[in-house]
Amino acid sequence: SAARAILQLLPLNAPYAQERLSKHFDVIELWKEADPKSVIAERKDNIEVVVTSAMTPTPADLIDALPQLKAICSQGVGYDAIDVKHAQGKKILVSNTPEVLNDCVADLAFGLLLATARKLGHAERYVRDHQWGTDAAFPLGAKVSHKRLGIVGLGRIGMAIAQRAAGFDMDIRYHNRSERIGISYGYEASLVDLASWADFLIIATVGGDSTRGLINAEVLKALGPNGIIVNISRGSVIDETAMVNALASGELGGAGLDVYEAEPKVPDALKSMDNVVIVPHIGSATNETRKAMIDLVLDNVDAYATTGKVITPVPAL
Ligand code: 8YV
Repeated sequence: SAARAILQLLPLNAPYAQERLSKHFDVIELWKEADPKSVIAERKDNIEVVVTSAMTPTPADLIDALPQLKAICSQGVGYDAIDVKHAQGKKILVSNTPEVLNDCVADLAFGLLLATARKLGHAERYVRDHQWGTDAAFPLGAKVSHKRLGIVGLGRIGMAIAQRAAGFDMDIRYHNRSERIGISYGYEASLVDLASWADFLIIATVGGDSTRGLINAEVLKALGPNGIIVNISRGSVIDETAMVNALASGELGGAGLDVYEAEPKVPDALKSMDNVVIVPHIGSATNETRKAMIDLVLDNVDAYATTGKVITPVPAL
């Protein structure tokens, strides 16, 4: 058909999503297609919009295969899985879903910090394994309140984490590429200095090439044998091999992790460490937040259809 079309790479789990997408477009549900490549080739001259997610690769070769593409609307705040530079170079709009997930991602960051410091995963296993009341006393954890928290990446989510930390009477400092004006938290230009100062380090920065391997062996060593690292951003920000080695040797105290270098692969070594809490990329995974994210994707698609603009464009790279 000659109608305008959306290439939808993944399902949006809301009962009204397909109806809303179909309002202005033919919707190609690519995940249902046995031969996606030939569907794209057949429909390429109609496809104006790609609907994707933070976890769904949207590479340059897909963008180049769609000569009429005008907008990429993604579910998720992170856009490292999309070749944004390439899209923007071709004047294609890219939208993400900022703000609506700040609370839930910050809540999970704090959950991971508490779970790791207070050994909640280990404690749960101890009770479930009928060890309570046996000779082996459960080991002591680390106090969280009144401790020093370093935040790497004080953006929207980092600020929501800092708010929660204030409720725990924590001393807060942060590292960004540059100091933020009008922010009362102390700035550390050096990540190693921030890590040596901090008891706990929470990673809330963007993913992608600009932060790849930012948390290296030196930073982890500076955080130290009693230090805990929490990552709710992207696995690529931490040198995972260096982290596993630091945890195994005792140079690093513990880790609370939502994200990994090669999801859904989690290094096996982590699974046998009791000082590590590992969860499967669930930062935004609540009914309320996922609905808000889907609604924002649908609003961006509507806005593109009716005004030629998107509501929440990603920054120009
Ligand atoms: C994913 C995320 O979007 O927002 C992000 O950047 O990583 C997550 O919230 C989520 O897995 C849904 O795609």
